[in-house]
Amino acid sequence: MSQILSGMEIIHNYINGSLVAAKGGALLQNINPALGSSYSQLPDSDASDVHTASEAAQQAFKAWSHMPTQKRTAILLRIADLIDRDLDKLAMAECVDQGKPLKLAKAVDIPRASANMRFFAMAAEHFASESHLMEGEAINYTTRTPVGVGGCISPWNLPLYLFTWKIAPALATGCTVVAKPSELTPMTAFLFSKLCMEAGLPAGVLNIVHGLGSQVGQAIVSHPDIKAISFTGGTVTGRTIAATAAPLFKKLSLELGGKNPNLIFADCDFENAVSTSIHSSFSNQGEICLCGSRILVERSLYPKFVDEFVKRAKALKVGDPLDDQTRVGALVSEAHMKKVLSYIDLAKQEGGTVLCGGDRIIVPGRCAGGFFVEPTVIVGLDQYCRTNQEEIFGPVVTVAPFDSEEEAIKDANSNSYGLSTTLWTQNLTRAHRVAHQIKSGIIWINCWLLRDLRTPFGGMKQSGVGREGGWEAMRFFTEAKNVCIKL
Ligand code: TXE
Repeated sequence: MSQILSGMEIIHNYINGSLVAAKGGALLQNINPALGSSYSQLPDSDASDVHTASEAAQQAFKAWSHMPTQKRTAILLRIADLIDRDLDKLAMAECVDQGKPLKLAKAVDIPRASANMRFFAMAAEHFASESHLMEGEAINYTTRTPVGVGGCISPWNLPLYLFTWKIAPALATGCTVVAKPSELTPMTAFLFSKLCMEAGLPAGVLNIVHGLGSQVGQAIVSHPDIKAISFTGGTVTGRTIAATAAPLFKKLSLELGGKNPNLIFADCDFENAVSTSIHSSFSNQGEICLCGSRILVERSLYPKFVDEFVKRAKALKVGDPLDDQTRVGALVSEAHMKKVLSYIDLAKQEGGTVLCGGDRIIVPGRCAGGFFVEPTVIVGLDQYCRTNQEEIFGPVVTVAPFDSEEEAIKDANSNSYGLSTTLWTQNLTRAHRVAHQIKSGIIWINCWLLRDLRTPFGGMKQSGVGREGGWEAMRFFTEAKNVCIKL
């Protein structure tokens, strides 16, 4: 733990069961966003490192995919137990690397990482073949075998949480993996590689290659022996990945951005709607693809909601992620902070009024160089301006009124993204009626981010292709083969 804070730790790739430097020896600086300065280094790997990782994964595939399921499950469960054992250390690493409050990393990120490992380890034991009887004629059975080497590319907002969300189902189905965490947040994936070694994961089953998306990510996506790509990240990157992988006929799962509506009807449970909306707007500095960044409120409730929401947004403590009272930490990078601030400028140019926040915060003391932005609430914009169409991915929300259910649905659907929608009403009939007309992959009624890992997870439109979670993920990493026997 002290190594993480003092900056002694040099991150290594995890290839063929060993911790190794990039072949070219180059390093990238790893920035602590709460301080605005470098605190460790990571390998600046390239295509040759990916190639070595892919060869190791191919070699390990036969033994891993033929290993009895219970034995594979036992190894993955051991990894989950080690994550739990190291909760404090991993949470601290995530906080320092990403900028999120330590409290959040401890309560959400790391427990979810072990839950991912455990969930898919157990899923492997329940994953079964289907059979279809053609009465009096034939019987079909469908086998599902692992695709081979999977490529898993994850982002910086929920580093270990999303990293394990991808590799756990891949490993559970018997695939071997070449994975790349974000170059902005590599630390917990590095610590995870040490846990895999301790748990006895055979060499080559999981390979973690650190470095830039344009080098390592691109090499994974274009490598002919990596058969399936599971990616979470920005829509622009997703488009490049799809263009590279599609001509190679790879299986593709893309979980991309969101610009999620949060619909609040006048008959809602007001306290629950306001307090959860604060959470869904500003949790993790608004750097969650599921955050509700467009709040739409029925006009009769609009003034009361805006008053209360702004009052509570102003009260959120922004500051040192290590401080127990902090609710909003640092944004992940200087570039990202500048992007978020540029969207606040754009909102003003588009005629929006900033009711609270709007600026960078200089936190006194050790975090004076950190990348902090005030929780920001903007009103006075229509749904078709760029501020309401593009993903900002920071602590910035807009609030706008609507007059009817039809208008609420139209506004909610007015965007090219379709990841999630939250809706607040006590009218059960309306809740179902509206939910069925919204074009999002995920709808939460009177709650937010309540996740059952068995449910399909992913978006419509520009929010992605395919679904993760439960059997969807297990199917993604396997090939179906149907055998038809004439009776
Ligand atoms: O993500 P990138 P960026 C959104 C958010 C953010 C924007 C850009 O709006 O502001 O995306 O963020 C790897 N081939 N989300 O640029 O680039 C990269 O190294 C293969 C939404 O930081 O998408 C990292 O590991 N891989 C989001 C991963 O892709 C490539 C989470 C994600 O980085 C690559 C993050 C390439 N050509 C950002 N280029 C969500 N949906 O949760 C980059 N990568």
